[in-house]
Amino acid sequence: MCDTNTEATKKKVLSCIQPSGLLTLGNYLGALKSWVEMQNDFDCTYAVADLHAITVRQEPAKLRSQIYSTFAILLALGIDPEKNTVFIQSQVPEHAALAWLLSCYTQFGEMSRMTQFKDKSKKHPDNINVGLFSYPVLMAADILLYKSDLVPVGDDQKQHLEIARDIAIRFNNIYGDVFTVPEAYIPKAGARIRSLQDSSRKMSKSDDNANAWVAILDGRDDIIRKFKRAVTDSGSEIRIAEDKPGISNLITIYSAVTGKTAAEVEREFDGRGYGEFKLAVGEAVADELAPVKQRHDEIIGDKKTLERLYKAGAEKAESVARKTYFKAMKKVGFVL
Ligand code: ATP
Ligand code: LTN
Repeated sequence: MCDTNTEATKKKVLSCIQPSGLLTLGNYLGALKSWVEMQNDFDCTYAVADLHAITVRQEPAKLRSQIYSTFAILLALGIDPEKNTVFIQSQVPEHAALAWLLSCYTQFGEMSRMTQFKDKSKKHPDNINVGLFSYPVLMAADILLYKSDLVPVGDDQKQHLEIARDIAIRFNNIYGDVFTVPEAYIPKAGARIRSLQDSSRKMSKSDDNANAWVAILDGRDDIIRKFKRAVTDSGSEIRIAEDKPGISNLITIYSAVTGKTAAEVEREFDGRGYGEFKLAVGEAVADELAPVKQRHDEIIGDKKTLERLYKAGAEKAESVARKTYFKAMKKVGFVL
């Protein structure tokens, strides 16, 4: 039975991912896996945030292939483009346009407190561009255009979501009820995955050491090799402990992939060595990612279908975004 009432009252979820490199196992377990689950309960809008990606210099051909690939990964994971809205941010011009409007309602002082800007400026001292500074305003536009109720974000993005809320409240206080004030949504399943080479750091697609991270599209042999080489800790026991960050990380990964609790994993590998455990984690991850890679490769190989899907996604997104954008423009006093 089709219950349209339920459809209409579903909360709206929005999230985006940057195509700034090859997506990692960290992106998958920490974010994308829950995006897939959320489509059952919410009205979801997911985008490839390519405009955000150029806050760091990108090589044109590489950026283009990463945009295609990121879009294809979203579909390969099982996100249904009919049921949800899946699109590429730069194909909906309202994002950049609303970001300009919102930037005039954002204070220099509040933006100067953003920790990600400070971190990324240190990382790229030769390219501290204005886009990097105003990045959270574009993110606010992404969120506010779709009247999003919930935004699944990791810890590193909470401050940006807070700014989006502040901008929405400020704008609404001046002009009335234009924007929905979004809430952060911390998915149940969101695991924090650490680098395989340095357990004090998160697994990150921009890490120069390719052995530190596993790409969603890595082949089976590469995945197993990277896990075999993963740094472990002193001792030989397989258990979660503060002084065992390497093994704890591997247990987190294994349990996220197999659905077993950490205690079950500890019991399963009781009395067995690190080598055996690392191989088991590598194999489990390879088994989980293989069908995603296979579907991704099929989608990428069929450029016509891919193009049809991203164009349809952009059209669907724009039909919503346009309304919010024009409403905001009208309230400010522009002639439409
Ligand atoms: P970059 O290296 O360019 O900063 P990143 O790999 O850290 O990129 P983001 O694009 O910033 O990833 O993050 C996309 C999403 O993936 C966010 O929701 C973020 O919280 C999540 N994510 C990224 N890395 C991890 C990780 N190691 N563990 C869990 N979640 C992660
Ligand atoms: N800044 C985010 C990506 C991002 C996003 C968004 C997330 C861009 N726009 C809107 C949630 C909502 C990141 O780098 N993880």
